Amino acid sequence: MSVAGENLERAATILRRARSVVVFTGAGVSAESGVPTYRSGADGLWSVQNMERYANPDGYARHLPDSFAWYRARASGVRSVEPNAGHVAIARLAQLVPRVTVVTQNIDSLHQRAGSAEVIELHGHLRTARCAQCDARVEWQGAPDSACCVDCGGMLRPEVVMFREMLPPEAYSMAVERAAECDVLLSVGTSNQVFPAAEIPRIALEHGAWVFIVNPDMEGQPLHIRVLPLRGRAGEVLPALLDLAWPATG
Ligand code: BV8
Ligand code: ZN
Repeated sequence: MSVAGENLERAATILRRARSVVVFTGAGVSAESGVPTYRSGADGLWSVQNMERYANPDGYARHLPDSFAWYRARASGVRSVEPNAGHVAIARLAQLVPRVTVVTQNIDSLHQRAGSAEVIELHGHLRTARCAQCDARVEWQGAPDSACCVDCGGMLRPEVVMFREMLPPEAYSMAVERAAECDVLLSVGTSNQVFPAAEIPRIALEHGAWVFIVNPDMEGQPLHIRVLPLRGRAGEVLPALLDLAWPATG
């Protein structure tokens, strides 16, 4: 078994019996679509320096208009790529298991574009910007050049959760609830370094679920009797896992 080793068979047997699955994703699930991960340290747009400079409220306000342009470039970047085989397999899973909830840290909307219906966005999205003063929404596609709200002159900001900002309470509590009641949590493409999102797999484990880790790199991943590492890329491991679990529907 080239993909993910012998754990894949075991994971497929467990997944086939599951009634409720949470798919918890990070930037790695979008890597094969061409969206750089946060820790790839790309010195381009997505550099760690830019994250620290722009992805927090004070830094964003202080570095206008560059911070606004940075988010606008990221919004157009994610619109210009396509969901990959990993996103498609996750969307397909919802046809095979009674309840599937995608809990994503990603802001690229690729799960929705791949056909996933039940998606909880813990860290917001790059579809629209919002005026910090009058709450007006602006599509990033065709957004003005400056961060100045045309309605009130206020500051436009992305609808993402920046560092040091609270996660949307309803999104986070729904994610915790689903993690606490699922049979299997698939953790796909996340380094588990950002809190409180990183608590989600631990909550599933604490409530007796199996946790399958899909990642080429297992550094920093939780170790536990019910954690099954499935080493490899999401676009390779996830389709193979579903084909093994449901051979007829491959
Ligand atoms: C909060 C949107 C309460 C924005 C993001 C000190 C001061 C202040 C706060 C803190 C502090 N210390 C800790 C904190 C809390 C902080 C935090 O956790 N910081 C970390 C860095 C330690 N969290 C927060 O601030 C959160 N809010 O806590 O509020 C509060 C209030 C006041 C004061 C304190 C606390 C808000 C966090 C949300 C931040 N917003 N995104 C934007 O993008 O512009 S986070 C962003 O980074 C992503 O959303 C994601 O969550 C995270 C990146 O993580 P990953 O998705 O895991 O991506 P990464 O690149 O790390 O890993 C990719 C993985 O994929 C790797 O493992 C790789 O091996 C794998 N991979 C690669 N290729 C593939 C693959 N896997 C599969 N297939 C492949 N092909
Ligand atoms: Zn306004």
